[in-house]
Amino acid sequence: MGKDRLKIGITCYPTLGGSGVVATELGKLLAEQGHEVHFITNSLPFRLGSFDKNIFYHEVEVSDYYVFRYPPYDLSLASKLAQVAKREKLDLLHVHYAIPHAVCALLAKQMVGEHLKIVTTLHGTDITVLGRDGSLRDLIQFAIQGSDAVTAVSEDLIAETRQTLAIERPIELTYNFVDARVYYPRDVTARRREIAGDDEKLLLHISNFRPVKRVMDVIDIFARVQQKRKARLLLVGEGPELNKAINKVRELGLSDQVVIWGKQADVAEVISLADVLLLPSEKESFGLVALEAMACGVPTVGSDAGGIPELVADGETGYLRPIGDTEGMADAALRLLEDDTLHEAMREACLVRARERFGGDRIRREYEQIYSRVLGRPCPGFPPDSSGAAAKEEGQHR
Ligand code: GMT
Repeated sequence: MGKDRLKIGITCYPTLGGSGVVATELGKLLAEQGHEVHFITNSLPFRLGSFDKNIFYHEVEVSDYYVFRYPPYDLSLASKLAQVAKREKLDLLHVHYAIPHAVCALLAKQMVGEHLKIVTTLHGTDITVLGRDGSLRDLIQFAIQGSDAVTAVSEDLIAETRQTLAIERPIELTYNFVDARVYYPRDVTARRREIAGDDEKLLLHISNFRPVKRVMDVIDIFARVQQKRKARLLLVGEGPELNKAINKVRELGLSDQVVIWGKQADVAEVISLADVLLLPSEKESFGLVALEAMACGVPTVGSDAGGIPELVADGETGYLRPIGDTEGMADAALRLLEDDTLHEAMREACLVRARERFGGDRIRREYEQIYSRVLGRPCPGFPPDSSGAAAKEEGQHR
């Protein structure tokens, strides 16, 4: 391994949502660059697939000794992080989601030594929900202060972190990304005919159907749209609000127009079926699915919550309206669906914006630059003492 190739431990929630997806995809991109990447998680990250070159997986096993009322996962994770870091001579741990990962990483660092650096990426509810929870607030604050570098996935999340936890240390903006080799407009003509007629537009919602996604607003928007033009709604994913949504669809007499698919493996193919993505969330620090849609040329109509406006350029790659304004969102969706020229222009703008602002290589390099700086060691293309890197770092600190 070249001297500027790093040994990186990555911890994330392996089965849960966007933070796990981003952590896994980042690990894969880093491994492609020749870095040695060790995933240290409680199960195999679902996006990891087969083990590529330079990727290693270490499973955290939790003791269930009968004395314990709650199995001590956090302690087992800290212990495993320290063991792997020592044995594999890791340079740094990059942990995604503050609780408990950043806290465990700090404990591991105390066990291993100061040379082990900690990079913490904040994703959303670790701050916006747990940061407000009195039982965890001080611990999250401690973990953020103790990390060697802290990143967040939007300006909005940086601002929330400062406000909620009174944090003054630098927090770097590092947006989420998609791999353009996976997320691109797929040819899905045949599959689309199975769920929508040629004269019907297809609206899509993909989520974990938690209350924060406001799935009832999705149904409400669709109900308004289909009153004015022929359309279908595709619901993809599972979660606590799905049954409620199905009941509402039934009550409104829309069952024949709503297709429910549950979880899907090939998200890019599913997105490519759609004319518009609906994302009317109550809160979204970034909204990874809107980026996945953007990369497939599908505009988003949704709320202007949290970090969504940093991702979706209102009027260029979609339309954003205030949270709960289902009438405004339905009007915006109709405007887009009724005007093929406008839709085509937005589709093009989506593809350009996804590629230029949220490409995997760009964001991977931003993380490499951070690693390089905390380690005081060069990384490919980013010598830590170069004035360019220092200037960029300065510009990104908030
Ligand atoms: O924070 C959560 O509720 C879960 C987390 C996840 O793992 O999907 O979602 C957050 O992180 C994603 C990846 O950075 C962002 O795309 C989501 O917007 C964010 N969710 C919220 O802020 C509610």
